[in-house]
Amino acid sequence: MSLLKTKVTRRKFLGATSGAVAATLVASNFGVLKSVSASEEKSKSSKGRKFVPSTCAICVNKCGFIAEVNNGVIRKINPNPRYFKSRSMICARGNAGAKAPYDPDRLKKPLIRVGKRGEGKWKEVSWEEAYDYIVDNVVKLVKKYQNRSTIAFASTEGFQEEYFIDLANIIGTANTVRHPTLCLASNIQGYSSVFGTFPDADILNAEFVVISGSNRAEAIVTPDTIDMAKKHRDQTLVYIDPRATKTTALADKWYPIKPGTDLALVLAVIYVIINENLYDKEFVEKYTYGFDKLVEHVNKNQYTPEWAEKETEISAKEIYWLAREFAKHAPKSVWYPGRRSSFYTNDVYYRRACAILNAICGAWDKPGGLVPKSKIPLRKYEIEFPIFDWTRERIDAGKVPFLGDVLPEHDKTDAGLPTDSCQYLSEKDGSWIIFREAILKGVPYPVKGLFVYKQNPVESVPNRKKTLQMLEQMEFICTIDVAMSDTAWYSDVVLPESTYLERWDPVHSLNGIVPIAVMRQPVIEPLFDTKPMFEIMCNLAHRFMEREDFWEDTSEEDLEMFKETCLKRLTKNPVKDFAKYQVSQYPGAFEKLLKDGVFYLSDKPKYGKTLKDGFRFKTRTGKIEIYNVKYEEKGLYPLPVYSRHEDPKPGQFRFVVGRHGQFTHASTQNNPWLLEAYGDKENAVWINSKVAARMGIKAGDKVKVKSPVGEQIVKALPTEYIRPDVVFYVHGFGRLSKGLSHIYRVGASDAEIIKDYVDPISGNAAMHETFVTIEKI
Ligand SMILES: Nc1nc2c(c(=O)[nH]1)N[C@H]1C(S)=C(S)[C@@H](COP(=O)(O)OP(=O)(O)OC[C@H]3O[C@@H](n4cnc5c(=O)[nH]c(N)nc54)[C@H](O)[C@@H]3O)O[C@H]1N2
Ligand SMILES: Nc1nc2c(c(=O)[nH]1)N[C@H]1C(S)=C(S)[C@@H](COP(=O)(O)OP(=O)(O)OC[C@H]3O[C@@H](n4cnc5c(=O)[nH]c(N)nc54)[C@H](O)[C@@H]3O)O[C@H]1N2
Ligand code: SF4
Ligand SMILES: [Mo]
Repeated sequence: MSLLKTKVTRRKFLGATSGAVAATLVASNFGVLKSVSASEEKSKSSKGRKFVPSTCAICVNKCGFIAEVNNGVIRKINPNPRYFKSRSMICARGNAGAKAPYDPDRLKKPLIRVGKRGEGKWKEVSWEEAYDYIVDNVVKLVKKYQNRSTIAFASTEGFQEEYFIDLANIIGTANTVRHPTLCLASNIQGYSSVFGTFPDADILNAEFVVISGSNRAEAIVTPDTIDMAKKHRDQTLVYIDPRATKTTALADKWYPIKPGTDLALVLAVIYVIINENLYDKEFVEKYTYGFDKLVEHVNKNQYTPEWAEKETEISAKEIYWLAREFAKHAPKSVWYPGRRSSFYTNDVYYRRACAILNAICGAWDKPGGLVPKSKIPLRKYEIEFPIFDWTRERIDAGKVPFLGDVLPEHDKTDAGLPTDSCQYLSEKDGSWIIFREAILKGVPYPVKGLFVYKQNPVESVPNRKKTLQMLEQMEFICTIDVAMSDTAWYSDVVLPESTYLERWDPVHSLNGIVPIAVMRQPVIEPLFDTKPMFEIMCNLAHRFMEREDFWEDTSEEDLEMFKETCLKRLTKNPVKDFAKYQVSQYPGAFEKLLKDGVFYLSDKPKYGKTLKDGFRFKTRTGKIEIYNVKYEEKGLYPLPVYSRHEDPKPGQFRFVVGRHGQFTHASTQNNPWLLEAYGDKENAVWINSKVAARMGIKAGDKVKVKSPVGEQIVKALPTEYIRPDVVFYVHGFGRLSKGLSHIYRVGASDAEIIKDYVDPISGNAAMHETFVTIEKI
């Protein structure tokens, strides 16, 4: 579902604004919000044993589960056998989610800060007091700066995120910043620039799979992780990673590539496939644009395996093998798109090259190749938010005078990257790095208020000090979370959301090769004084309506429309009713969701929609763009051009990040079951054993990891499973919030040492560009 629920279709009624108008509206609208899911559910009996299907929210996969509840207490979370997206399985984190509602560290009541920011002195308040505090502060700031965009909204995907974005629209700010630019924005951009869309990989049916820059065994993405783990006899898995991860254990071959050189490898594979005539001529002819230019490009630059061997440290012989096997198995071969691509400043070019490789082999929209995602269409409410005079354009849009400050030296020239703006900034996602930089520099205007929902930028945005500085300069911060995250810790007001096991969440289509629809129903009654985001948004919406002085810069017509659509249609309907409405075009779907926890139109994949005559890809030419026309217009390289990254200097290491099977980002480390399963109470830095021996570093020694932006003390983990020029440690430790009792100041934070570089094409953070030194202490 689109986050910005509506495109504003009406022109603003200029000059029709007045306080009196607002007052009339308010009078007819006060009705205290009908209490939603919580009280409705409370009336249900909690006696006896029951099994409730719902959807996991511990990570992005949203697996189906069945919770076993005994006398109102969750006993266990089991996989849902009907949920084929995760092949009827559930991971350790999903299982340990049963602990979330009972976590002594969870937020239990709204809190208002009474001490200094970050001092940890809080006053427990009622929801009414919290709402008053929020509304007063927002109104004050908007008026002080005569700018609604002075209030920013930061969030991560989740089934109630759209209500948070509704709140942003009600307040009238343009500044929303979301998680994709910490995660997969360059991946989406790279693939879309070729196919007009970001596809899935049909791992189940593929014969030849190359995974490079993703760790599917530990970074769980369903169904890919399970299909990869259970790979059939006829499937070859090649894994490319500077570390040997658990995916290495499942692979037929592992290449410990020199980091930052993947593009050279793919270009050489393309070179071989072209020059040995192994590509799919018919497919290229019929569906693609610019193949001749690609041929010229790889030949002119001599992207040969021998050249790539020097760049990647993978032998030319292996590269020839890789190319020939890839082409031989096509269309049942995939160069796996992965997910997180917040690696390097030129990541988009690498992702483009991967897409192009699949395209020239015809491994597109057929079994075993890349396949465009399908979805289950759902009904939605159209909400007309008011248009305000005091809304200003996003702070990260257009030309930014400081882009050079977030680009590495070597990328400022000649790398085919924009140097004055972020080219493909998505309006609803923003660009976290540029967004924060603009706030710190105060250009083009001050941003002094911040709402944060289900995100923890203190740990998830590189360069923690800068994020803390950004928070420091805010005059008002409200965080809505289930735990006292580090960001909540530095906030002024903290609102406790009910956990995913205690609330209704609307229906979402999980788009994919076989799309399904899922929702959430409460497994238990909400514990403590918590509320879902929906209710928080509704209550604040009504509170804002009561403030006549908040609507001076909009028109009567706009407010009237808003009253009808948002205040009546949306906020008077509990989420459960909305969910029913969303699937009302499919008879029996809602009942299925309640009973089975999942709804789908078919359990069979459909291939070939984009290969039918007359289909237009969403690109400028309507074809698969090997050569991208828009890029050319924008002064970007229309074909992927390799540029060499700087090497670490003697004594330096490249720092890379990655996931751990037991942890979701910086979220689940404080779950005692998962911490125990991790096997240690803190993280440790992986360092190549030979290098460690040379430096006199033994397992368990404390070392200082130092980068240009910060330093951390952490235990050493010498291992042969990592290249000598790279170091790594697990994300999510070394935390600043005392509200996370198991991990407060335990181990090391990677956000503290990663430098904040940006990929200026997509706006994605570039997290693998940082060099560190290691010193035994
Ligand atoms: N358990 C668990 N599963 C998750 C998540 C989670 O937090 N926990 N999060 C979900 C989310 S939001 C995401 S985005 C995905 C992320 O899943 P993935 O996209 O698989 O990302 P990472 O785990 O970050 O894996 C990146 C891998 O790339 C390697 N690498 C580093 N530099 C290079 C390089 O230059 N070249 C190559 N070839 N490899 C390199 C790293 O060593 C690391 O193993 O996982 C999802 N699944
Ligand atoms: N250094 C470093 N930075 C990274 C990464 C990395 O590997 N290393 N990975 C990057 C990637 S791929 C991603 S996707 C991002 C993710 O980064 P974030 O989006 O910030 O995700 P988390 O760190 O999981 O923080 C999620 C927050 O949501 C809260 N939460 C959980 N459930 C709920 C709920 O139901 N309601 C509410 N209101 N809050 C809830 C948690 O308590 C936590 O505070 O981080 C990126 N940043
Ligand atoms: S992969 Fe694990 S944590 Fe993620 S949604 Fe599925 S069960 Fe939950
Ligand atoms: Mo991510």
